[in-house]
Amino acid sequence: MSLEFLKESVTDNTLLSIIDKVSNQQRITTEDGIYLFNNADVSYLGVLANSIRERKHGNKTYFNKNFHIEPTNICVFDCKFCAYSKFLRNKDDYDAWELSEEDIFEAIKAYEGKDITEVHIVGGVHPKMGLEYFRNLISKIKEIRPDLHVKAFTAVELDYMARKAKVSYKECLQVLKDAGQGSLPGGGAEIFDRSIRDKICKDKCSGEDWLEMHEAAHSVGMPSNATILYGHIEEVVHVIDHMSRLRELQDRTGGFNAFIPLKYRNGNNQMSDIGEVSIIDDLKMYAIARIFLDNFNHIKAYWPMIGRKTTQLLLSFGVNDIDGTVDDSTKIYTMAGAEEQKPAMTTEQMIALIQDVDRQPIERDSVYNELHDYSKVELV
Ligand code: V47
Ligand code: SF4
Repeated sequence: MSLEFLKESVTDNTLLSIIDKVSNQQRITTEDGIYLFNNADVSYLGVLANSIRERKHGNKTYFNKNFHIEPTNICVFDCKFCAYSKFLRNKDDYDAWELSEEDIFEAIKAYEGKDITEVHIVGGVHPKMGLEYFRNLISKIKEIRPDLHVKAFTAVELDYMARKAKVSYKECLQVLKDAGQGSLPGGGAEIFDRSIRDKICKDKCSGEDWLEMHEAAHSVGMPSNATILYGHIEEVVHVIDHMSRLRELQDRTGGFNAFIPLKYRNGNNQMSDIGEVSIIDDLKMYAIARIFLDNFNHIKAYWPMIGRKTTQLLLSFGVNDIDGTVDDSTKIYTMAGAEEQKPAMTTEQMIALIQDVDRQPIERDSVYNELHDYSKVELV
């Protein structure tokens, strides 16, 4: 449906003014964002978000060939939503793990000869691991596989490393960049608002610290992603506040690649009594993110978390990137109740998932250079 057609069926003046802003490629205000959450029908949001998605990317849908390494599930912090909280697990538990350097190098070597372009390294914040350890680790990974893009460490892990090493964020990031780290993932953002953050993850770095870390990363030439953890105790104002702060930082640095809404899953954590939000709320979250974050090029659905079918649907609600083939040994989501219990897709499955909903599968690298247009590949 076109925006003109949508306008004909809308009588609400505020909604009409928002449709006009989207048509004219103008930024919507925080009040508009709140209004959309509270008043707009999900089908209208889909049309608005899809118009932006198609204006920016047409049918193109990006994915990359990547794998994950999670060095440990032991963590010094107590995030109430996380299965790795120090209150739920300690290092002597039967299911606690801590990969050695050798384990990690073996995991990298296992992909020798395969056309994987990225390794994504995040994990619990282990008390033993510091900046020097990770500097060494990254430079050895690059020795083994110089062509691999290393996307590593949430702002929370980095904040811990920097404080322990008594260096500034910028110095910490420069050390890792010099060792070969290419970018930062978006984790650890959760909800920036202090009142909500205090209730769900009081003891880790603040929202302001998270933003400062990403600003520092952008200033040393490392791009990053941003996330939001939605669908728990936050309210609409907190979601809009979160995205406003990201939008403002992106205006200043332009260093964010993608925004990734992460749906709160309620398995194995201290907030398990909170139910999960409906698929309608998921569609609204992604669509409003696409509409609100006019200066973010990419809205990504992390398919192992949200599931394959919802990912396909989201390709009509603003999403233009579905992360990677993943080959995921990460347990943080599976423990929390993610849709995918053993997330890995072959390239063919990735292509089929995208083509089945009439989109164009494009393999990208970690900074969104297009590597391969698979739209003409016939699947057998
Ligand atoms: O910050 C923990 C989340 C995040 C739960 O940048 C949970 O490409 C939902 O950073 N329910 C880390 N989420 C994940 C992350 C990420 C993931 C995919 C792609 C990228 C990227 C980054 O995992 C944490 C936290 O928000 N998480 N527990 C839970 N129960
Ligand atoms: Fe630790 Fe990250 Fe889990 Fe918080 S979300 S407990 S910092 S692994």
